[in-house]
Amino acid sequence: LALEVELRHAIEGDELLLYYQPQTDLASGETVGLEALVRWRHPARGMIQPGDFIPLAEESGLVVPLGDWVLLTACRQIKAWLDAGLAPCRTAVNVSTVQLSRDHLIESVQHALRETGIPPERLELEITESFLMADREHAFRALAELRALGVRLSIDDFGTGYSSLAYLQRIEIHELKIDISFVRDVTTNLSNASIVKAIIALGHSLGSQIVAEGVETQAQADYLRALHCDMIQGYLVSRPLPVEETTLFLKRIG
Ligand code: G
Ligand code: G
Ligand code: MN
Ligand code: NA
Repeated sequence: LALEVELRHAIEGDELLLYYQPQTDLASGETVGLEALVRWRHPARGMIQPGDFIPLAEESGLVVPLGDWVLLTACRQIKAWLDAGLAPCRTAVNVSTVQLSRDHLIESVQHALRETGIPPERLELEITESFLMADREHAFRALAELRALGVRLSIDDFGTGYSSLAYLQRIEIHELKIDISFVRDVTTNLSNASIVKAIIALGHSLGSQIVAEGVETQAQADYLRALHCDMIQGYLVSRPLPVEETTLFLKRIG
């Protein structure tokens, strides 16, 4: 409970911050996207990683105001990078299933777009596969409404759930992110390589682009390029970076 009170305080105060990790196009080598990843700079405990407070935020419902903060902060940052001529094609934010199950999310996205005036296609929402399984009709309506706003949709951790394939036909999904667990030993583990190939073929046949997550070595990148994977994200290119370092990264590659 103490941590919950502290998290509420952190959301209302200025203890949260966003790091950004680049996504690189495998064919052109260009940085085409960023993923925003939240951190909590706790006054006593130091930097807390999302894995250590997002579950609590979800259980307590605090992920709703936290998610609003993430959306608005990311959109303001996109606006600042656009104004500086540095913005990559898109920046993604992670959206919890708890946020998606409430109608409030549509208003939050609308509000962040309206307040900042950024083109909606500059914003991408990463949704986990499990959301698609919970309440299909509700999930479908929610995603259709988000699509109507013009934002991009991405399925995070793809392959770890059991995504209804029929689902992916019903709504335009711009991007599938292959989970790190399949990417880690893709060059040596035949069954993981088969799964990665299947996801790429499936995604492409449905008109989605494919991002491999957690790419750490040049050998993985070369292998994924040979499989026609579109993009990579991972330590090979860059760790998630604080804002100032992200801006320097964008200037360096620009
Ligand atoms: O940054 P890191 O790799 O530690 O992120 C761990 C997990 O936290 C990932 O599953 C990621 O999706 C999740 N996460 C990071 N930022 C956010 C956020 O802003 N909102 C939500 N709901 N999850 C996030
Ligand atoms: O949203 P998602 O669950 O996909 O969050 C991505 C997570 O993966 C973040 O916690 C991020 O810090 C982590 N990550 C990003 N790149 C790499 C990588 O190359 N290797 C490993 N092991 N983790 C990574
Ligand atoms: Mn993600
Ligand atoms: Na992921």
